[in-house]
Amino acid sequence: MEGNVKLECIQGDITRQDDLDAVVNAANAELRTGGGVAGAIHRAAGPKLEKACRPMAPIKPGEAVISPAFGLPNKKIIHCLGPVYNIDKPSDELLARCYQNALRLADEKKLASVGFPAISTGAFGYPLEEAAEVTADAIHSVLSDLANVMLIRMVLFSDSDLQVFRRAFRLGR
Ligand code: AR6
Repeated sequence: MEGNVKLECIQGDITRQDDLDAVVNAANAELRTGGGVAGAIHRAAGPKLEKACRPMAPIKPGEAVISPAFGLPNKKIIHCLGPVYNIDKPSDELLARCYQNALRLADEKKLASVGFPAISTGAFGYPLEEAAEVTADAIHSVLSDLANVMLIRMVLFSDSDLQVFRRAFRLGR
């Protein structure tokens, strides 16, 4: 617990977080399907998701937008465009902004629980340890602004990624 907000890091699949109000997509600028998280989310949500996202695209690195979740078990999907590491600069600020903007948006929409994948650490090449530190700092920096979000869950794909995030969030094993 940090104030009123519970922080968790788990190993899992971002499309299988049935108990969360919202999950975050590691999106592309066009908000289309793709590989990694975006592919999994669009497959699980179904083709209505691309259609609903079209009027909001393109988005810029650090931005977050929200859509219905369609076939996913959540109420909403928040789409964030992470920075391509060392191409979209300053990469650390842009990555931090993704988490901060997503959490502020969730809070504004009165969503109580939000799950994040490790944005930018796949196709966009952000080194995992650096990303984990930036992510932990970014999340901690907005906790005191949140009135409605009560649970923030980082969903890491592998056990080794989970260990890196648990260390960065100073969570014991
Ligand atoms: N659940 C949780 N984490 C996952 C899942 C999943 N189902 N699938 C992959 N990961 P990425 P990015 C992890 O590439 O780096 C797309 O093609 C993965 O191991 O999805 O922000 C888009 O269309 C990695 O640690 O996102 C964009 O063009 C992390 O999620 C681009 O890739 C993020 O990997 C976005 O790249």
